[in-house]
Amino acid sequence: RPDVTTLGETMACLHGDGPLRMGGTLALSIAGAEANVAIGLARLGHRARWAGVVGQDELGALVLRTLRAEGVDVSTVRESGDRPTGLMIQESRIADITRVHYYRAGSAGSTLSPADATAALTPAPRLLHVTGITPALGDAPRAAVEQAVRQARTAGATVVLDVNHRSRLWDTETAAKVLTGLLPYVDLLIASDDELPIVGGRRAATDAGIGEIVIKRGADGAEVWTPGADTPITRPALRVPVASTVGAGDAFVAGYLSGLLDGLPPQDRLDRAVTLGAFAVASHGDWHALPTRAELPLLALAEGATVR
Ligand code: KDG
Repeated sequence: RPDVTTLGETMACLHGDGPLRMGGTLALSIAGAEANVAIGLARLGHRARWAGVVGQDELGALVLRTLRAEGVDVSTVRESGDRPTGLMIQESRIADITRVHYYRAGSAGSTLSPADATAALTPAPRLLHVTGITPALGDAPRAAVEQAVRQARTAGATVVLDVNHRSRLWDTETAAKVLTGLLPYVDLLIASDDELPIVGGRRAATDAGIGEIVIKRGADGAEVWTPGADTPITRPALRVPVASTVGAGDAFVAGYLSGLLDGLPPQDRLDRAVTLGAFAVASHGDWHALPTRAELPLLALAEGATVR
């Protein structure tokens, strides 16, 4: 059975190295928060499944080929004959400022249904990971996420929700209503500082019975609240040169979940989380530079070191 199952939309992703309106060259890859997490976990040797819907087109084939190459289980992915695979363009506007442009309305991925969720959760994984992006894609994906968290909870899996608010996809009020409704099924809540109020803050999460709350603070590190603790366990971020912060949050989550699956204590989970976050920040691409297990100590090397 999978260690982790995650479901959502994986898109084709074009990445340019300058302002888009100037034209130029774009590199083609794939992106999507849930796929980023699945790849991060697979590289560390965990059994990860990504579930979703892709178009029966070349970009859908790219998504599946890439995930398979990364060792991610895509055996329950559905291919849609009449909808295209979604597309996202990441524009490096200046320095490390990236702008994201979506071409995903009406995509295959946005037809994710409760039946897809049920297939994805058979057999039940140890851990289910969902993000606030998927329910923002439409009524069917919202129902799919609701089905997934309920089914995982019933099966005894640990349910992880990363708020991952995307204001381009839905307004904060709708996000608050939908995501708050998921809280009673969640065991581990992950949010950035500014996302936490969307689900009513730490108080609402605790009241909903959530034992573990991880707060991401980007360059300022992260903290985790565990049951009964009066103070959080904190961890500063690793200082690395910033290439692109896109994907850093997903990498952080992959690191945290990896630590959880390995049975590490919260402090060590945070260590692995900030390590993966730093790998993502110090490289271009959402997931491309994420480490294998053997590479985890790389960042401890002196700056500019050559590994021979
Ligand atoms: O998290 C980094 C991006 O890959 C992510 O934002 C893409 O899933 C994505 C989305 O919908 O924005």
